Amino acid sequence: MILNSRLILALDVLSRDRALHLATALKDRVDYVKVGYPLILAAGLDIVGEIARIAPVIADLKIADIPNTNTLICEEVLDSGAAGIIAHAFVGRDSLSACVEAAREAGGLVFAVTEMSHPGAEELMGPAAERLARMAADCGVDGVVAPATRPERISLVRSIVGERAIISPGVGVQGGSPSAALKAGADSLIVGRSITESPNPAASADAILREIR
Ligand code: O7M
Repeated sequence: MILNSRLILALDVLSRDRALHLATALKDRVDYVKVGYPLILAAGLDIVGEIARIAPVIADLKIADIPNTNTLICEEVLDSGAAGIIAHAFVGRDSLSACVEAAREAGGLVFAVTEMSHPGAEELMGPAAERLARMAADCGVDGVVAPATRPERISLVRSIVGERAIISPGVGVQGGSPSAALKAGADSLIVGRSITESPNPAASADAILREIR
């Protein structure tokens, strides 16, 4: 995994042109561009390959299906040019292992979501997060997704996943602090609107980079 700037851009915009413009403007400031449903549904799967020609792409489809369907989804998005995929851990060991196998076949990275950053995640995911992190590590994922909105949860996940990467969303608009998330043990921050909705996206990315250096 690339860990230079420790910034992953969440490119949740709905226009192909805007996405390509932002990716080009920010490519030297981020390690990966995370592309998910909003952009893929708006612009089509080809956008993954187009962005991948600018910067490495992590496809955030939060894959959560039976093993066979998970395999098909992973193959399709990895074939389209993604360097990594994100899957949900809660669907179980067999489903997550299918994603790990597909990623290995393609030479890609796989990250598992163990607990999400929004308040509702405390209802069901929070209480299961430690088990999910343990299972994800057992399945051989490259990393897990843990919430910057709850840095203490990042520290807990770190104690479970050891050297595996922790990528962490929820800074800025969702209220988390970039430096607190990294201090708690995150390897990289996933940042969207604080950058993409800024009048000066490059300057906003630079401000985050200054804070975490
Ligand atoms: O910085 P934001 O809030 O504009 O965007 C955060 C991005 O991270 C956005 O793409 C979310 O879908 C994603 N995300 C979360 O905000 N919380 C989570 O718990 C998990 C993710 C995510 O990326 O999961 C892989």
